[in-house]
This record gives sequence, C-alpha cells and structure tokens, in this order.
Amino acid sequence: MKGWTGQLLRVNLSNKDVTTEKYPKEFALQFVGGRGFAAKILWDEVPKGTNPLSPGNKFIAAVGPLSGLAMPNVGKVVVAAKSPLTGGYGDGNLGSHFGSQLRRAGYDVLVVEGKAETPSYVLIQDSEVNVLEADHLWGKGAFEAEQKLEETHGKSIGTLMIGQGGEHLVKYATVRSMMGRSGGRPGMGAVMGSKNLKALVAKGSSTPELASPEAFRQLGRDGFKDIREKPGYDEWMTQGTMLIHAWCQEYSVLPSYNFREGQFEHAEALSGGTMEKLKEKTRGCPSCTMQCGHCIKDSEGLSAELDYENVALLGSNIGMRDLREVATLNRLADEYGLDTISLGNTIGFAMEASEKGILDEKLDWGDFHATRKLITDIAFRADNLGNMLADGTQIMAKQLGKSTQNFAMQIKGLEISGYDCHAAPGMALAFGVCSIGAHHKESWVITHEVDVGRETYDESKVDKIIELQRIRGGLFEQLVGCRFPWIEVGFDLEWYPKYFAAATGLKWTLDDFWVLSDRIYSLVRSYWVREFDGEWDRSMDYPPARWFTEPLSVGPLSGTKLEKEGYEKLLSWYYQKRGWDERGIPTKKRLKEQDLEWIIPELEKVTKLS
Ligand code: PTT
Ligand code: SF4
Repeated sequence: MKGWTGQLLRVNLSNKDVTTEKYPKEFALQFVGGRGFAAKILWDEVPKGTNPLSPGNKFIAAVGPLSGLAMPNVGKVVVAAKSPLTGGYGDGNLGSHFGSQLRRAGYDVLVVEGKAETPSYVLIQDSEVNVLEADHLWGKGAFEAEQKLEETHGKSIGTLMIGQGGEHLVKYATVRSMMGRSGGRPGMGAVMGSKNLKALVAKGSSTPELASPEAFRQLGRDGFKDIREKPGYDEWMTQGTMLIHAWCQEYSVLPSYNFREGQFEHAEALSGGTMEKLKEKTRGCPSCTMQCGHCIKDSEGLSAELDYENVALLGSNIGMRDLREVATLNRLADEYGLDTISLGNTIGFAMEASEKGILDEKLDWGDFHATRKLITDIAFRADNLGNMLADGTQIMAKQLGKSTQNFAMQIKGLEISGYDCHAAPGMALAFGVCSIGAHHKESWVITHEVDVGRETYDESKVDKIIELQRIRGGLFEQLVGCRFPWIEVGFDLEWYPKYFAAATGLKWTLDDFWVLSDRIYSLVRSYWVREFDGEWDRSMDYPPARWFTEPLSVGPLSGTKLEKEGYEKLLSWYYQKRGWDERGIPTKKRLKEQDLEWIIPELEKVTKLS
C-alpha cells in the first residue's frame, strides 16, 4: 500500500505495553486518515458511556497519506478523543512536526490508552517507543515544557503537549505544539492530562513510500509556486485571519458582550489594521508558505500570537479595548493550554451573570486585571470561580440555573466560535450541525448569506453548508491538510486528487472524497447518538435561546433575531439532504449505502432506526 505506512502504534500507559499493528487495506480506503481514522477507532474501541477523563478513553493522533510530504500546508495532525466538554466526538487539527515525524517513524495513527501512574511522556523513535517519567515537565507551561524537551531530544523532534490547564483537567484544555499552535478545542488536552501524559515526542528516520515520487516532487514544487503567485497572497500575508475582523464589524457578526451584539464600539482598537502596525513577527505550521500566526509585543512586553478567533472572544466578547492586553490574555491561554474560544465564552458568560447579580463574584466587562487573574485561576482550578469556569458554560449554567442557559453560548457543550448569528441563520445552522459542537471549522457561510439575503431561511444556505462540510470537514480533515490555501488564496481543490494519486496510486476524483466525507459525517453523528443513549433529538442541533429571543440592539441590523420556524425549516432540509431522519439520526438505508451497515446493530441498541 503506497502513501500510507500501513501501521498503527498503540501505547498503553497503565502497563507501558507498546504494540505495532498492521491495519487492513480497507481501513485506509474507507477512512483515509485524520478524522476518518479517529472516528472509526473511537467507535470501535471506546465503549458507550466511557468517562472521557477515565483510563478507558483513548487519545488519538492521526495523520493522512499526504502528511509531512513535500507539498504545501500538510504539516498538521488530528488529535481526537471522546470529549470531556461535550460527552461526544471531539477533535482538532493543529500544526506540528509531530505528524510528519510520526510518519517517518513508520505510523499513520497513534492510540494512547490507559493511565500512567505518575507524570509521563512518550518518546517514539522509529520502532523504539518508551514511556518516560515527566516529573521535571509537570507543572510547567507549554512553552517551557517544549523548550526542555528540545534541550533533551534535539530541535528536530515533533511534539504534542499540554500546559497546566490540561494537567488540571480544564474541560477545554487544548493540545499545544511549536510554541504557537493549539488544537483540540473540546478538551483533548484534558484527556492527555487525565492520563498523566504531559507530552508526546516523535522522531523518525524513514520516508513513506510513494506511488510516483518524481511526479510528487514536481507537483509539490508547482503547488508552492502557485500559492505564492496567487493574487490574494500579498494581502493575506499582511494580517492573516485578522483581515476578517473589520469585515465582521461591518456585517454585524463580531461577537460582543457575550454575543449580545454583533458590533463593538471599540472594534478599531482591536482590528487587523491595529495589529499590523504592532506586528513584530509571524509564525505558523511546518511546510507553510502563508504563515498566519501574527505576533505582537503584549502589554507585558512578551511576544504573543493573535488570530481572529482569539481577538474576537478574548476581545469584544468580554469588552476588552486594548489589543496588547488581549494579546496578554491570549499568551496566557497558550502557555496554560486553554482554548481561547471557550475561555472567552466562559468569561463572557460569567461577566454577564455577574452583571445580572446571579454570580456572587464581581467581574466587570473589560476588566483586564481581574480577567488576567481569572485565567490563571481557571488553569489551576484555583478558587471557586476559576474551578466553576474550568468546566465550561454548559455545566456552569446548569449549576447557576435561573435561565442562565439562555445566554450560555454553546451548542452540544462546545462554546461558539467568533461569529454572532442573530442575523445569520445559515451560520447558526452551520454551528448547530458541526461534528464537534459549535465550531466554524466545517462550514462558514456568512458571505453566502450576504449574497442571498441575511435574514432569509433559504434552501441554498443548507446546500452551501453541506458543500463546505464535504471540503472543510471532509477532504481537509481526512487528508489532514490546512484548508487556508484553498479558502484564503484560492489554491484549486483539484490539486488534492493529484497529490493523492501521486502518493497512493489511486485515481480518486473530488466526488470520491465527498462520498468519503459523507460516510464520516454519518459515523460521527452515530457516535453522538450512541453516547446520548437514545435521548438524542433535534434540540441537540439548536443554537442558544439568546439568538431567538433577544434582538440585536446596535448597528444597521438592530432589531434582528433568529426565527424558530425558519431554523426548523433549515434543520429539516439539512437532515433530508444528509439522509438522516427528523431527529437527525442516519437512516438504515443511508448507513447501508455508505458502507456503514456494521454500525447498525450497535446503534439499534440505543434507538429505533428509520
Ligand atoms: C482551532 C481554534 C481556532 S480556529 C483558533 S484561531 W482560527 C483558536 N486558536 C487558539 C490559539 O491560537 N491559542 C489557544 N490557546 N487557543 C486557541 N483556540 C482556537 O482554536 C489554526 C489555524 C486556524 S486559526 C484555523 S481557523 C484553521 N483551522 C483549520 C482546521 O480546523 N482544519 C484544517 N484542516 N485546517 C485548518 N487551518 C487553520 O488552522 P482546532 P493551529 Mg487549530 C494561538 O485546532 O481544535 O480546530 O482549534 O490548529 O495549528 O493553531 O491552526 O481563526
Ligand atoms: Fe498553519 Fe496558518 Fe499555514 Fe495553515 S496557513 S498551515 S494554519 S500557518
């Protein structure tokens, strides 16, 4: 089998057993890599009802057949597990040398199971794999821990690690790499922490065998050149994802004051233009020609990275007005390994609850010093409020009661990323049906909504969501490449089947990738349904009440809110087009068509299938 290594590495931390497994060809053909591999393994190996923070959960790092090869933007790795934040399927896709080194060591997937007795890290050097003690790393932030590992093992290693947030089982702790990359929003870092696993280190010495190495080399060179020559390339390099900040303000989707509003009165101070003036350097993932991590000196004089999501959630969403202070909050989140999106949401939620007198603690909008302290308290679960926020908004709202659920801005337990949807019903649905909870990674349809009408409940919005899910949530998550070359500078999707053919020898078309993608969507959806024990219904795909009940009160779209009837219509179309029933559960017919017949008996144990 060319392209893939054909091997899975399994490390059991409880007894330090290490096994190498040759996986069947069908596994590669049916699931390809990344999210596909992870979803299949989690379905098979993590029984329904497993506590996500128990030794029974499995931490998976998976790459695809293009990972680490000489082509643009494939220096990423998917990290996945049952999520402690949502109780459902969780994953993230982060830049790291770990993926390419894992492949060079001879594996496409790593499965970590059990729990180490004491703080540990795993060192993978080709077939030599050891569980080592990590007392000297435990308690350290992600930056320092990574530095120490490089001092011990050299700079050419690939690492995945956690900060103190993961150690203290903060439910939205992420996995960190390369000082700046962060992934696995739904608590993949907490899963590592629950296993006493501080870090994973890989270093390999072989290269995967390709079907047409010379053709691949040429395609790789051509791809890099094509990206650099794209008309949008120079503009992208100025601000990266921060380019969208001003646009979001203009179109009233910039989350402000815990998603009460879509515009912020101090937006300019936090904009991409402001960042550009302060920019000191750029950083990013391996094999990237268009690095998007822009760094400025923060309010404490240290270098900190800013991305749009971070600035939206740790900026306007909590009333901050100074970009350098936002950068400091962002740097702390990076050091502790906390997801900035969930962090900004939980803090915004707490600020609103404090304002309404529901929380005893006083926490004002835009109070930098209190927020700075609170982030440390969350990472260490240091006091009552920090401990409460460390569990995320859904649990916190359940504890506080008093209708706080209405302004707990989450779906399926995952906090909403940086786009307010009072006036974007299609985007609200995109959040509602995302595979991991409310994340924008799979479909982002606001520009389409601007074209066809912001407040309409138009069938084309559903078609757009599925089209984008197939590309963003499918192609890029299975091949494990960055989607930005395609989205941001227009790198043609047709490059990917060519790379795939040169690596594997398989002549797949993009349509073949859509079939694959739809299969993984049904599998992931089935995973959720199985976990929620037959209680699953369409309310799981619903955005928070705030967007339906409290209209925007500032900006040109003032007075706008979502309509329940319209949302219901969009949801029904979505289910029909996916071949799922009115509860959002795949039908037997659909599962059979998608070669997922084998999951039917298990699914039927929890619910009656249509
Ligand atoms: C992603 C999520 C995002 S999405 C952002 S900013 W974005 C936040 N970044 C964080 C951060 O930084 N520090 C931190 N402590 N927490 C953070 N949480 C948030 O995490 C990221 C880029 C970005 S930047 C995006 S959109 C794209 N996402 C991709 C994706 O999901 N799939 C894919 N195939 N390609 C993608 N390319 C882009 O990658 P999660 P990264 Mg990320 C400082 O992982 O779990 O999806 O969370 O991994 O290497 O940092 O790249 O405006
Ligand atoms: Fe990483 Fe950004 Fe480059 Fe994508 S564009 S590979 S996220 S640095």
